[in-house]
Amino acid sequence: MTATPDSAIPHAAENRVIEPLYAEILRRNQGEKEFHQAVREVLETLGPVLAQRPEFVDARIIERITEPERQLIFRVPWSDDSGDIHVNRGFRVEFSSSLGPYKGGLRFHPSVNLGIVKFLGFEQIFKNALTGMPIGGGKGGSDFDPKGRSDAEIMRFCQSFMTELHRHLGEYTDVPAGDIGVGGREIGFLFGQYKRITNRFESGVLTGKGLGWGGALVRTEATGYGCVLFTAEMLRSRGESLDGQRIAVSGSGNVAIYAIEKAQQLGATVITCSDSDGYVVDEKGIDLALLKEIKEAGRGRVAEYAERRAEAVFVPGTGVWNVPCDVALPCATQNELHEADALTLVRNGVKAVAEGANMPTTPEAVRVLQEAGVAFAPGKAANAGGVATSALEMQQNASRDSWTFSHTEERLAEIMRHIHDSCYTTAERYGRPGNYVVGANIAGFELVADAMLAQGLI
Ligand code: NDP
Ligand code: 2IT
Repeated sequence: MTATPDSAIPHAAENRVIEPLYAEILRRNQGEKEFHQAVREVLETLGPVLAQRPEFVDARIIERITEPERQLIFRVPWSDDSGDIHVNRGFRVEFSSSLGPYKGGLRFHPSVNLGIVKFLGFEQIFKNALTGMPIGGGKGGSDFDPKGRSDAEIMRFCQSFMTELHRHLGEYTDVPAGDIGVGGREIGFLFGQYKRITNRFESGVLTGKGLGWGGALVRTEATGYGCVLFTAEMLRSRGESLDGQRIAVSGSGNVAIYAIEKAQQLGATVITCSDSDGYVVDEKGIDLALLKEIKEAGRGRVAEYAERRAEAVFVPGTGVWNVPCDVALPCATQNELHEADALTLVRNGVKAVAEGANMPTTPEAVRVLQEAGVAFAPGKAANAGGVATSALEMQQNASRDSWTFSHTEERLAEIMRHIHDSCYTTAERYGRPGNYVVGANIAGFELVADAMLAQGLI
């Protein structure tokens, strides 16, 4: 997916504090388009809080929070099943430890580069703050492409990756988890290698672990479930519910599958899902058991879903947002919902859009949705259920306990309600009622900035 081009902050001419700071960030981080986009989206909303809290400006919080505490880039050599040698690049950006150990996923996808990891790590700082849990922000990954690789190849890659990364991790230091291309299988291989090298069964060093060896119930479901629970809260604040709504979902990975599951549990009909080959439309409602069989068990493609289900059609390429819906949940990747898509969604009467993925909606598309009065939830609020449940996994690991599914799901629901309410009330407090982008950015920023002030110049 393409990023929007670099440009000055739109509508920021009036903001004399932020504009030069953003120009300097562009200059110092050249070519990192997704990072620029993520920073711009936050800075655009901070004017009012900087005006009310001049101590943040004096302490140079913006300059410090946009500069990662540490950026690691390393070589990951591995050999495939034929004995051919490959060299990938590994990344871990340890962005902010103001609120706790660095926390955030690992992404294995050929598009991964430093700018992508920095955008994800930057978003993670505020997302993690919003959860109310003691976790800092980080992100990592590799440009390794897991598609078509055998389990043995995945294992050798994960072992090589962890052989370098392990020295930077620890339950009090940096705690990775999954993201695109990294699920339970990869976390298993990474954990095994960490344990072998360090000779420590340190459960709290990774989250998303298997249930028999330190994993937590609900972590697998948490991001998708949380996104739908957040959507339900947004609709509730407008006097509506998810019951009976038509929902379009993009993606068919971890987040998409469990967003579909929770939406169906709450009485909605999910009519689409997708992967990078195309999308499926199933007017009768996605058959989730079939989708799980194809995607989770078989690691197959969504095209196969339409081959196996008479009610469904497969459409190659992008275009899922042309399917009329009441609610849209982009759950695949960054910049997958463009201005033209937003115009189509609005024309088709969409009521709510919630980002299951990180930054899937381009800034132009966000503007279209907000101006049309659509309830729009940014990823740092809507998809925070995943990392929040990772923090619950850490809590269980620290106390050597394991909670039931229903107890953990209730905690997740409480956390999502808390995030919704703090975004909602913060937006109101700063004179932008209903603007969850403003609410999420300011609420997250205030928590981190206050901690930075308290901890001195570091
Ligand atoms: P998965 O690897 O399980 O699934 C990713 C899905 O998105 C697949 O359907 C994949 O299709 C599609 N996709 C990935 N890249 C592209 C691309 N460049 N173009 C089109 N489709 C693409 O990842 P997750 O479900 O875990 O992650 C999805 C999103 O949610 C990401 O933005 C991630 O950062 C975010 N997220 C994940 C969390 C988690 O706990 N896992 C938590 C919070 C956010 P294909 O198979 O064809 O590549
Ligand atoms: O983007 C995200 O929040 C994640 N990929 C989950 C991070 C985590 O540490 O659980």
